[in-house]
Order: sequence, then structure tokens, then C-alpha cells
Amino acid sequence: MRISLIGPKWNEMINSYPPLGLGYLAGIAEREGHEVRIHDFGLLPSQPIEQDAQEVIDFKPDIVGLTSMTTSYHYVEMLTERLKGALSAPVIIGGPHATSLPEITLANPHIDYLVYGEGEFVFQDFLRAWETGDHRWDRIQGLWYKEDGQIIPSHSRKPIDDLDSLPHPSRHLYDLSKYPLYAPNGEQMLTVLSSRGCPYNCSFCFKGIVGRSYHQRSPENIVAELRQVADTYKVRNFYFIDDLFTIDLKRLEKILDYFIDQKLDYRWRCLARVDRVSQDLLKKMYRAGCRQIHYGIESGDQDVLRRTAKHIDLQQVRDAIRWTEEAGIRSKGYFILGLPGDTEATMEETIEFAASLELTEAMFSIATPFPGTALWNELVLRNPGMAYNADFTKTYYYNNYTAEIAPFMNVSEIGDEALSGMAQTARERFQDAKEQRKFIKYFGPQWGRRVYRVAQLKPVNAAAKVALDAGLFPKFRQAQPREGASSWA
Ligand code: B12
Ligand code: SF4
Repeated sequence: MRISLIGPKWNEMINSYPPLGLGYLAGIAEREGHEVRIHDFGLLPSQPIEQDAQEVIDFKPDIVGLTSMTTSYHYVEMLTERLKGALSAPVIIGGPHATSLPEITLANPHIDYLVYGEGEFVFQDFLRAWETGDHRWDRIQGLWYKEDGQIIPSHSRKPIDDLDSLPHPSRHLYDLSKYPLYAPNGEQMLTVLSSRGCPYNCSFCFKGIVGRSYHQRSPENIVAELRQVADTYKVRNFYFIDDLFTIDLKRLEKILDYFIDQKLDYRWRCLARVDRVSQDLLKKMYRAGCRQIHYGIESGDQDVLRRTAKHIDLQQVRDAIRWTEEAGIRSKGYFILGLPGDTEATMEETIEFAASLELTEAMFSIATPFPGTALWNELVLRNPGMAYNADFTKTYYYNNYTAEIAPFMNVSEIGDEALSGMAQTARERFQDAKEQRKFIKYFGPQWGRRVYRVAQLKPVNAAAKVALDAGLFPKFRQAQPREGASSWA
């Protein structure tokens, strides 16, 4: 059969990551002998939707599959309407949005089937059943369907325990050169998934796909994929997009040993919790090629942080960021403004806290209650009768820090306008503090601040730039944090 797998458009931004879930599903479908095409319209933000639909129609698929986050579901609604009008193929949907709001999603007349949770084996069963004409859908656990206009739900499947049994994502179906995901040295970077799930339950995080369970691939299986990808696509930079790469320390040690023993010359980054790293571990991660870690820090106010159920404290954050920097690894902190309990004062603390850390990068987003999260329940509690509002498009933090950052479903203690203002100044203050640190490192705490202030005056700034470019003050240069290509060597 011919199968179209569709990645939706987001907004005017290009999707810089290949949708890995569709790659995994394509791997299953190809193993079953089908011809698959991945249409990632997230790569074509300005292409009109009619043209997107035509591309799918021209492929003449026997089955149409779509993935969707809640943020891109509005596009899915528009696209499926166009596809249903032109094709007789069944339309099946999966992903975070379908799993968080299955009834609402399947009520869409242009969607026929829905996969709840992890998709590979449900999809495999569906393809086999469709091909043989066996339409006893109630036998497929994890598949929701419609019968006589009624939505028939299904229990979700047990998460896949043996992830090594899955084919690697079908990367040959992506237009890989078009994804603008790069390492700081400008080389291409590709995403990999070495585990699924996370045992924590933070208030803002959607956990529906594998719940709070945690499943991992073997180091051998991961390295086999890295080698194959490195050889085929000539890349050596990887981004592990696991929820938490450092959750199982025994497993991680094994992976690192494997990387070191095999002398794999790869550079990589990953996501981690501040309470799941130590000085020794970070040094070893560096030796194994880790060059950047992204940490969820969320808030600089301990009480607000406690309410997120993140179960970390500010001292753990300080330690982890310092150790990461000492190990030679870049760090990025994710912060959320406008959490429950957040006032102007607590958000000031968050911004100050972010500015005080030796982070290479920081990202500030506004809290968004996604359906299926504790934050959503809190919102509904505050506004009884609150219904799902399909326009989640405003939650992108990838647009810019101006108009688009208007809060959406504000759950903080302050008004929308004030919250918007905080988000807009947070980035400036972080950059300013980062710049100031260079001066403090070189001139000491007292003079550093003064010289920094003077250096902000335009003529002084221009003269200093000329002097630095001419090679004067080499020690000042050395005091600057390693960034760009040098931090990725
Ligand atoms: C990498 C990632 C990104 C990447 C891009 C991802 C991409 N191109 O696909 C970036 C960093 C850009 C990103 C951005 C955002 N993200 Co994000 N992201 C992730 C992350 C960490 C991994 C996604 C992934 O590849 N998973 C691995 C694959 C194997 O799983 P999967 O995609 O869920 O697919 C499986 C099943 O869902 C199912 N399935 C999925 N689709 C389909 C389709 C069919 C036909 C079938 C049968 C089955 C099926 O089968 C698949 C295989 O098992 C997830 C967290 C997570 N653990 O999944 C968050 C996550 C998806 N992101 C999330 C959010 C909120 C965002 C942002 C809104 C953040 C923001 N405020 O801007 C933006 C929105 C971007 C947008 N335009 O819509 C939420 C989504 C919540 C929701 N209800 O939609 C998640 C779940 C994080 C969380 N735990 O809360 N994200
Ligand atoms: S935010 Fe991170 S630690 Fe918290 S539940 Fe989500 S993946 Fe787990």
C-alpha cells in the first residue's frame, strides 16, 4: 500500500527537527513492505495549504496518517478537510494532541481513526487489518474508531518495553538537508531518541504518550544507529531528544563507556535534570563527546518551583550549572514565567536567578496549560466551565519576543500585559548579565561592573571593538566564555 505520513505546519517558522515519531512509524510500515512518503509541511511554512493538500493527493495514498501537537492541530483540521474531499483513503491521527483530547479530535468528521499513545505496534496492526479487510477494530488495543457515528474508545497499550526491536527511524524519507539544525560550529546536527518516558510529573508537562514509565534502548543499539547515520549522512553531531538523557545513571555510564572505549568521535547534546548530574559524571560526559546540556530550571522562586512538582531546589541548580561549566560543557536553561503563584516579584527573582547563573543560553517562555497537564486542571479549577480552545497557536516561543509573546490562558497572579512585559525584558536582562560577567571575570567584581557600564557608551564600545579586533587585551579575550565553534571542538 502507499502511505502518506504528514507533519503539520506550525506557523511562519520552519520546523528545524525532523518529526521523529513519523520516522519510527515509517520504519514499521516499510518493514511491512509498504511504500511510504513523509510530507513534513513544517519545512514549508509559506507554501499555501492547497498546495500541501495537492502534494498528498498526487501521491495517491491508500492511507493518510497525521501527527499533531496541540499547537498545530488547527492546521490539521484545515488540511484533513481538504484531503477528505479529494481522497477515499482513511485518515488516521496520533501524537500528543490526539492522545490528550481523543474525543474532541475524533469528533472531527474528516478523521476516521485515532491512535492513543505510543504508535508503532498499533499502526502495524492497523495496516495489516486494513490490507486484509479485517475491520474488527475492537481487537486492536490503542486504536479508537467510529461506528455508526459513535466514537469507540480503546484502552491504551502497554508501552513498548523492548525498544531495540523497533526499526530505526526511516531517515531516508526526510529531506534532511532542509532542516536548519546546526551545532555551534555550523555543522549539521541530527536528532536521536535513546529512551522514552520520564518518571516525574511536572505540572506543565504532557505525559500521555508513555505515562510515567521509562524505557531504554541498549548502548549497542544506540551506537549502531549513530554509526549508520554518521556513515550515511556524514554527520557527527547528534541531539538526544530523550525527555531525560541522564535519568538512569547506570545505563548512562554504560553508554558513555561505550562511546569512550569505541573512540567515537561524535559531539552531542542532551536534556537533563539538575539533580541527575554530578561533577564526575559531567567530566565523563565531556570525554564521551557531550558539549551541551539543556536543563529545565523553570523558576528562581523556590515556592513557585515547588508548585510545579519539579522536585528540585535552587542550590541544585547552582551546583549543576557550575559543574557543567567547569566540565567544559555549554548549558542552556529553560525558564517559565507566569506559573501559578507567580507575581511580579517572583518573576523578578526568576530573571535575576537566570542572570546569576553561568548559562550559555537561556530561554524564557510563558506558562501554557496544555490539556492533560496539572496546569490545565488548575486553569479549569479557576475558571469552571473552561472549554478547550482550539487556538493554541499563540504559544510558540520560537517566533520572537515581541507581539507573539502575549500570554495565553494566564495562570499567574498578574495581568496579561505585565506578564508580557516580563517575558520581553527577561531575555535582554539575561544577555546583559552575560556580557557583564566577562568584565567581572577580567576586572574583578567592583571594577568589572563600572568598566562594563562605561563600555556601554557607544563611542567607547566602538573603540574597544577596534582594539580587541587588533589583538590588544588578549587576556580579556580569554576571559570570555567559550562559545561558537570553540565550545564544540
Ligand atoms: C523534539 C520536540 C520538539 C521539537 C520539534 C519536534 C518535531 N519536529 O516533531 C521542538 C523543540 C521544535 C518542539 C517544539 C514545541 N514543543 Co515539543 N517536544 C519534543 C519532544 C521532546 C520529542 C518529540 C519526539 O520526537 N518524540 C518521540 C516520538 C517517537 O514520539 P511521538 O512524536 O509522540 O510519536 C509517537 C506517538 O505519539 C505516536 N504518533 C505520533 N504521531 C502519530 C501519527 C500516526 C498516524 C500514528 C499512527 C501514531 C502517531 O506514535 C509515535 C511512535 O510511538 C516531545 C516530548 C516527547 N517525549 O515526545 C515534546 C512535546 C511534543 N512538545 C510539546 C510542546 C508543548 C512544544 C511547544 C508548543 C513548546 C512551545 N511552547 O513552543 C513547541 C510547539 C511546536 C509547534 N510548532 O507546534 C509537548 C506537546 C504537548 C501537546 N499537547 O501538544 C511535548 C509532548 C512535551 C511535553 N511533554 O509536554 N518540540
Ligand atoms: S518536565 Fe522533564 S522532568 Fe518534568 S515530567 Fe516532563 S520530562 Fe519529566
